[in-house]
Amino acid sequence: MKKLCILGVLITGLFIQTMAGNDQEDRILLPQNGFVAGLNKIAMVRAPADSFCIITADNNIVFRGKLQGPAFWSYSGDWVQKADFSALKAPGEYYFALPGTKEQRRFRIHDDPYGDIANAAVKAFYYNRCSYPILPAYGGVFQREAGHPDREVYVHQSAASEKRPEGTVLSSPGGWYDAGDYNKYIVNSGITTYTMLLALEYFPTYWKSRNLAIPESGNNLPDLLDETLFNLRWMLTMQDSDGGVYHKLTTLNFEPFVMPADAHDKRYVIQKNTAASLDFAATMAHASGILADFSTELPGLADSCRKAAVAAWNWCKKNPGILYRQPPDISTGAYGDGDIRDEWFWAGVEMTVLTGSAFPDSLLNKLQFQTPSWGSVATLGLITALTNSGKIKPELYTRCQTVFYTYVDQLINLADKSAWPVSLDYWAWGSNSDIANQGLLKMVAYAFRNDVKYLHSALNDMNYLAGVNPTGYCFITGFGEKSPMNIHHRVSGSDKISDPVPGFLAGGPNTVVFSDCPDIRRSLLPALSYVDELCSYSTNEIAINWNAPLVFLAGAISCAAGQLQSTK
Ligand code: 9MR
Ligand code: 9MR
Repeated sequence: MKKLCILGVLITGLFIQTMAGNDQEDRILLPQNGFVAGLNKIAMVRAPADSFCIITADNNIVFRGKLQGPAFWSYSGDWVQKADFSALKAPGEYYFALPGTKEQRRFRIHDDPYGDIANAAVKAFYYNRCSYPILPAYGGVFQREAGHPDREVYVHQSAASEKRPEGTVLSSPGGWYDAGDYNKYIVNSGITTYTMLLALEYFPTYWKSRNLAIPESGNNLPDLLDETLFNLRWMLTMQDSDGGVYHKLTTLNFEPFVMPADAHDKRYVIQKNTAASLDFAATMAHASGILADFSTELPGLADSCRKAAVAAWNWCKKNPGILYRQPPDISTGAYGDGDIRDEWFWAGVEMTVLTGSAFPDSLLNKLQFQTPSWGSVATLGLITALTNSGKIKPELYTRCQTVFYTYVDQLINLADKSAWPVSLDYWAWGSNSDIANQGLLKMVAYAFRNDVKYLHSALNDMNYLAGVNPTGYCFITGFGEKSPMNIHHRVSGSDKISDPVPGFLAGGPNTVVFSDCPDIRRSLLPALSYVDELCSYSTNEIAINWNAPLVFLAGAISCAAGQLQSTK
């Protein structure tokens, strides 16, 4: 038993009353892979105390502090207090203790707690490769046979054209499985692939030095790029000869929970449309710019991407408003979007940067710029604009800056005022990815402005995902003391290994759907409404578009931690 730090306990009547209604088991919430030594450290406390202390493994009290709060978070219905001990910087094993109680929790301060998570988050994409065996040398116990060769994919009625009538056989192997299911969706692949490329673009030296132990490791490219190319090359196969892009490659219905090699349903490409084609154009245009730096290792690829982008863009100009309509015989993910102005903006900016075509300035005034998600991509256009000052007229560039920083500063204000130190004020399917994407935006702002308020807030987002949240889960599989074991992931659910495939971010709490696990009770409070159950696709699935911002954010924090070390 560790030493208790006796500082006296002040308990307000209000606090006792509310605590009685709080059935959360975790009363001290810490990032479960450790705090970053050189950066801010905020733990959250849900226990009646007014101070805290930090004790070393050999029983020395090295820090005493006052708790800030309590403050109420309506999203989780709990009263919480903040414990800020940023001043404690020495790496090591510690105990976080509350005086006058027996509450304490072990934790670490570490130079780089997020480096392993960053690597694992990319490796998760490797584990989700379609048409590809996971070999023991790279996958260890998670080895598996290849599934879904996708060399015989049928043109669905909704995708039929004169040159490719219904039933035409196409080849479209590779790419990542979207999520817990085995289908591949262009809209979602677009933002994901872009975000992976963005991580490389913002932290090139960092990612060049990471060894992910994938089959391509050891070639002359960063492993992150190798992994991303696996999907980019698949995306290229989804373009029709007229430039339009299929929405998805899918079975008619979701396949059961069996391993990829045991799933044999027929696969189809479905309806070309403007949203998919714009996302494709934007991603290919961006990729072309990045791949230009690798023309020796990847001869011709940047040019292929450029041509694909231009062809898709031209198709969109001829077909400006074709929305995706899920055909009646298809029941897999829809990724349908009724408003594609943000897709027009994103693709418009990318095409400006690639070809010098007109900047989509009228949309800059009209659109709402939000945290990026598969259906809301306008802010991706802003990020690309920020990175390409030379290619955008100064007046427009300044406006992009204003819109971007206004939004990110709003996020910072929200986090400053919030009981839990994050910016989230809406709870969607995949809420954890919204936290990760907010962290991404803050790190983009930090890269340009060098103001540590962005870095500190992004780290709080990262720490939320790693355990400093109302559920007490570290939401990344394979990390932390309390971590998802039963993700809605067909491979993890059928590989007979008790651990889930590591490195995946669980979708996280929300109240969008309650029918997925009819027999399981779930909180009505959105920030608590999460269950680690296989049936819970609405809270416990994994998805490539959720892992990509985790790659960006964990890598960004790990990179920042490394820079702190080298200047120490
Ligand atoms: O497994 C599917 C998951 O990947 C999707 O995100 C989710 C929502 O579209 O649907 C899941 O499939 C379920 C289906 O919708 C209803 N029957 C049970 C399926 C889960 O096993
Ligand atoms: O992330 C998607 C979410 O925004 C939607 O509300 C939900 C229902 O349509 O679908 C989610 O995406 C799923 C996709 O449709 C199928 N593969 C699994 C994705 C993650 O659950």
